[in-house]
Amino acid sequence: MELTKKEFIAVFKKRLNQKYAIDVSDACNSELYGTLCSLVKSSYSAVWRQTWKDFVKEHDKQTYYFSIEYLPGKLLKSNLLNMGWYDLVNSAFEDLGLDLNAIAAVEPDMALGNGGLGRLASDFMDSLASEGYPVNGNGIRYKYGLFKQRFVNGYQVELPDEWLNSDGGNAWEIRRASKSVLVRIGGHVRLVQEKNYLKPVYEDATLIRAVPYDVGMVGYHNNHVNTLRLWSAEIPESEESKYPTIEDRRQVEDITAVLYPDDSNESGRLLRLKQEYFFVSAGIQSIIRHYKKYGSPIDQISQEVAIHINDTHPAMCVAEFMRILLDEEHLSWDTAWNQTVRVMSYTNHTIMSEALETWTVPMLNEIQPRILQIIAEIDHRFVAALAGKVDGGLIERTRIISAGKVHMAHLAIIGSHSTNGVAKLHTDLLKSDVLHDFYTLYPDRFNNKTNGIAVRRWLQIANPRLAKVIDQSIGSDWRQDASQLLKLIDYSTDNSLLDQLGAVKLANKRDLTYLIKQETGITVSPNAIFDVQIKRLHAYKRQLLNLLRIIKLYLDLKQNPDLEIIPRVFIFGAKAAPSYHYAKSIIKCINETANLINHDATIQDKLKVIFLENYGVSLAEKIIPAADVSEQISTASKEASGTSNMKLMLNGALTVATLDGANVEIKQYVGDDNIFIFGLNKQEVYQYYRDHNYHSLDYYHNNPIIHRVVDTLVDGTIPNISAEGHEIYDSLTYLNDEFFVLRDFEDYLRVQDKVDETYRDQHKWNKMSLINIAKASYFSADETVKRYAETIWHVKQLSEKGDMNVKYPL
Ligand code: 4GP
Repeated sequence: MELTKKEFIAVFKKRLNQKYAIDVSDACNSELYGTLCSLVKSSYSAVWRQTWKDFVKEHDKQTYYFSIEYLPGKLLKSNLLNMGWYDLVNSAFEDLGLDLNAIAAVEPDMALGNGGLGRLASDFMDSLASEGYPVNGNGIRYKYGLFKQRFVNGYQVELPDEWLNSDGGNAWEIRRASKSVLVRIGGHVRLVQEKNYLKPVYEDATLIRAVPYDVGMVGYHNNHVNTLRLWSAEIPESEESKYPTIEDRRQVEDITAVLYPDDSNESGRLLRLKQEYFFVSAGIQSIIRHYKKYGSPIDQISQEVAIHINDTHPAMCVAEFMRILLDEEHLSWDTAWNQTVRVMSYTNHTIMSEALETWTVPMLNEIQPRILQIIAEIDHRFVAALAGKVDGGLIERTRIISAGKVHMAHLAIIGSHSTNGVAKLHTDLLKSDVLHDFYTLYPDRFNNKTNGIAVRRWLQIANPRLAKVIDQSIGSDWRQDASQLLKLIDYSTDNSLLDQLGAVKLANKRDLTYLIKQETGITVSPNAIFDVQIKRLHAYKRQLLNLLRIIKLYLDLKQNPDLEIIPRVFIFGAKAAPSYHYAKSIIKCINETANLINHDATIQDKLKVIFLENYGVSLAEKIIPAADVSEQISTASKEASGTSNMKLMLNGALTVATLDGANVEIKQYVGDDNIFIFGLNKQEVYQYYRDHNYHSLDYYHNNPIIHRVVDTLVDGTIPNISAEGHEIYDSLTYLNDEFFVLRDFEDYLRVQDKVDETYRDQHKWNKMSLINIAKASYFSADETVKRYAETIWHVKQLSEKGDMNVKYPL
């Protein structure tokens, strides 16, 4: 049944009145937002319930995607779009004199993640529902999302993100107290021999109540709504008396209070470990409880359940699953192990060794002694099975517990049937280097799944102008099937379309100039090249390389004020982990350089540097459509994949890139002429590692441009960076420039000159842009998740495309 605009308006007004006792003319945006969400949610709830019932009825295999991070951003527009309501609501609101954009802006970003890994999990949730796969997310309902970033005197300051207390709250979640489970933490355990199994007897353990909050993941134009289940820690009623003070209670509530704002360095370790066990145990208990309810035999659970371990944080899934099969279901070790390995699969997201988690044996013992026992037994059996068959060194390097440390990636690989990397280059590196030992043991377990992005959010929602122009040329089938974007290639000589692309970009840049003015007070010209680097702040991502080039341009202009350059606006968005000192120093240096340049009257509009605060999903949606240049300049071999590279090309930006992560595949798809490649490649980086013959001081001493630019960090040219400038200066010189910034600098300048030259020919630029938009379709997450579903999880597509059978709450 189609809802007409008139009906929608009537329903909306009625709901507003019921919910807030107010008329449209008197309502504020937050009341309007609350009303619309409640309407949307109640309209998909029947489909949500039905999706769940269908899974169960057919005993179809389901996947549970365990991730300690999700970054959904805002859900209102994406739910409207997926339900087929977007245009209707937009136009109804226009009639009512309301602004959908302003109302949608009330929703707080759900920022339950740090960066790439969390956003990927959310893009996957959208695609999995849209492709009709029975895949549910499992994570943590953090009370505080990723910190809010503010700049004070150029320094990053972190403020708590109280998203649940904000006006919008979380309008999408449903608390399901009846589905709570108890998670046991700490204490001691001893095993008592029973007739056919060893019974664990626990002493002094703490029981935590895990309460699930479910959020519907609405599929695009189908009848499919999956569930993202986020767990919150509470005190069980039976235990209330054990927590007499607020301080005591807080110990429990803290388990799900904060997201660790740290994707590189370790911190708050014990609490982090507790979080990991908490959401793993809650999730696995609820999966097994649900599975058993419908009568299938426990020793065949792998036929109906797949569990995905997204990075190492949920690696304890392996041990927790074993624990329940052994201790509660009394399966034999071999049967339990066989099922566990078939159920589990694992994705690695980084080669940075500090992110491959390890825990000490005493820490794991403190959090969950039974889990430690099981891991020790897995380790013992692993060693025993290989002893005498392979080289002893190989066993030592791959076993789970060694030198008092528990290696979580080892647990994930040994305890699962699939390990994948997230771009071809990354998977090759895992096989040849980082996880090479495991690859020799289990060559068949390794596979690649290059990342993808939700084209709906990153084009249809973020860039409606471009979406419209695409519709006008190739029709709108691409909205359903991103591969149709390839048809754009046929239009690469269509001047009128190319001009329209240019016009769309200019309009989007105008929008961004308003935002920049609003946020920073700085006026930038939309006619400049908008050069964008948006991602976590990390040394290997090399925001510093970008900064050094900016300084070089500044020095050139100071020396020769009449220098003809194409004006550029450099736009940064990045948060640094609060404990990552070096990254924060880079932020400070960028901010001070920006301050210097933006207020230098002699530079005028030729150069502007904008660092927007509080980068996140919603800000990305505003920056990406306005980008001309996409900076993907990590040291080759360090970036597992990247996904902003895909989002930016999809929006027509041209990529300046090293041959790293998915950039390699982008280059293959668009061809050498439609991307700007520079710098060392992976082999060259590794050669330096082997030969130990990189001496950054040589570059500093022998190259006068580098010398001059690097000196500005310490010679007062850039004010107020005395300590930070020295820290960075030292890293580039005496500490031998770990990420080859100086080595790649000249080539970076060369390729950027090529960018300028190309930009002078707008026709050529727009054509390259069109090819990038078309080829970005290879990175649609809809296709990526299909590959996971078909080759790792073996789950079927359950829902066909078709309009959603919405039950309108008339
Ligand atoms: C990120 C990787 O750094 C990035 O290259 C990749 O695109 C993304 O995962 C998704 O696979 N890693 C993390 C992390 O976010 O916390 O390790």
